[in-house]
Amino acid sequence: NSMLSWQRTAFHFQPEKNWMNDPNGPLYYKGWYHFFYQYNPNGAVWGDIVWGHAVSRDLIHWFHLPLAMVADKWYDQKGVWTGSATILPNGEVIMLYTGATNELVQVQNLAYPSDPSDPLLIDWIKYPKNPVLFPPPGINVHDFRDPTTAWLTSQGKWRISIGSKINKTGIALVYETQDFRTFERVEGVLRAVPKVGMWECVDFYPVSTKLEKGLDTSAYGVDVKHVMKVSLDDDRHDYYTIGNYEENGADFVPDDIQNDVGIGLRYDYGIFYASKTFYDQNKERRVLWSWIGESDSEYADVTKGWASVMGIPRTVVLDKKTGSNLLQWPVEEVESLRLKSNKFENLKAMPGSVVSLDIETATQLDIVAEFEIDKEAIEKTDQTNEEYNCKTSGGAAHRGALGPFGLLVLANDGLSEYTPIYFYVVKGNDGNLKTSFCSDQSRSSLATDVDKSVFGSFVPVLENEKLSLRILVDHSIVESFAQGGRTTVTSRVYPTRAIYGDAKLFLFNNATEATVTASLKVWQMNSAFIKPFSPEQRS
Ligand code: DQQ
Repeated sequence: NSMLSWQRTAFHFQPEKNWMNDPNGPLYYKGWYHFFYQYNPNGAVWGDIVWGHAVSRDLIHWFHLPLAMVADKWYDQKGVWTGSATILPNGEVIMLYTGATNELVQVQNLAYPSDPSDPLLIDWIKYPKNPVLFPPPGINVHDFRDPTTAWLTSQGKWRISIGSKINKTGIALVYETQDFRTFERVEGVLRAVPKVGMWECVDFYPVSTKLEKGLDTSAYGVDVKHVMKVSLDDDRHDYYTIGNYEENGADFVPDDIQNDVGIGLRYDYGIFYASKTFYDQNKERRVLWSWIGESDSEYADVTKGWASVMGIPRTVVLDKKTGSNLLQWPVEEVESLRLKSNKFENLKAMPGSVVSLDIETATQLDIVAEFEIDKEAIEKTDQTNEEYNCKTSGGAAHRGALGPFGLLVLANDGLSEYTPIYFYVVKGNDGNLKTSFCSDQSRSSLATDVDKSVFGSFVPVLENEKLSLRILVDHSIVESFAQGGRTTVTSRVYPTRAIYGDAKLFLFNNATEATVTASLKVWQMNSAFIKPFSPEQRS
């Protein structure tokens, strides 16, 4: 079926077939980026989970390798679940992961490369005395999973965190170890937040308040803040909080209690879950991987024989301008796929207009755009107590004085299918402008069995900043970044008409008052090599 095969992505990581979920144990080792992932070798739905494995020189082109770990022990018989890598100062690689035992008890296990001199790390040994950790007293045996990368204390011990819950309170437990074989529980928790439910895939890492580069996971001290991320099993979104980590007591304290762990900021306001960062010592950056699931039907997934893609890895840094959010940006290597480009300068979009952008095909794109609302319209517009909400305000069809405006991606000529990625600006009662950044799936497809919600959230816009966005379009995925990555929205889109040569790009302005001036650069994107490894590629 050409509609379904069109949905396969060209430069996002995917296995050749079947189901994929969480990213696992990412690391850089002897010249290769390693990527592991939750994988069902037997079908396009979740189940029979083992670890898939791939390697890359640049995080974009990938070689698939044999499965790294399969469910062959009593302690991971029901699933080789999510885990993280730690690289010790002597270069040794430690992998900790959750096993679902033959009785579905969640335990933590240790694995390591059988041949550390192999840059491809093909063979893995499971520690003979696994499991190294059982659920502690007071914790349900089904609520103890996803060990983090370890970080060092000033005493030279390693700490890890493991997500859990008690009743409806999400908690992150902390353990200490010297050898990754025996662990001791650190009293208390890294953080606990009532009402949010189980914390999956906890991630905990430092960010610099001064430097643009990323920090090794053990960095601690002056000019360092910490980020804690949890994946909320209850609502399937990834939330992060910026705060301070107190080594004594292993305590994480949010800067802003309103944005506590699991209730405040999200990495991404679309489809984006079970993410995990790693420190890339090669380029001194912190890189974020995330699982982007499907939002079509399970029936469609089974028919096409695969489900899920990985987001393009993103660098993560603290936003030094606001101090209160992260900046996420596609790794620079994705730009190596840029082919020919079209530039559009100072296009004027009048209120209520749609402007076709002549760029040939529009299925694999990297778009950079800037928008300016005419000053007069801003001045003339009355203050309002309207609260625009991407999710509930009627999407891009809802017209206000100063928005919505933006781009229609994966659109066909008759506009029977299109996905608006847009800004919506409101002049509040205090006279200040408040900006939302949204992705509207409601008219993205004529198919009826796909999700049609509108995603998005507010985006901080500082004085004298233009509105700016970046969009990566790759067949059935649209990743959007506003204001340099302050707010991001990832969508899965399943058009039936706006495919192959019929996929187009438009500029639109659905505001009633404001004229918008837009400048864009649009690159056609090459496909990445994502294929089985062949021995001649070793060098
Ligand atoms: N996926 C894994 C678990 C994790 C969940 C199982 C998050 O370890 O909690 O496939 O998506």
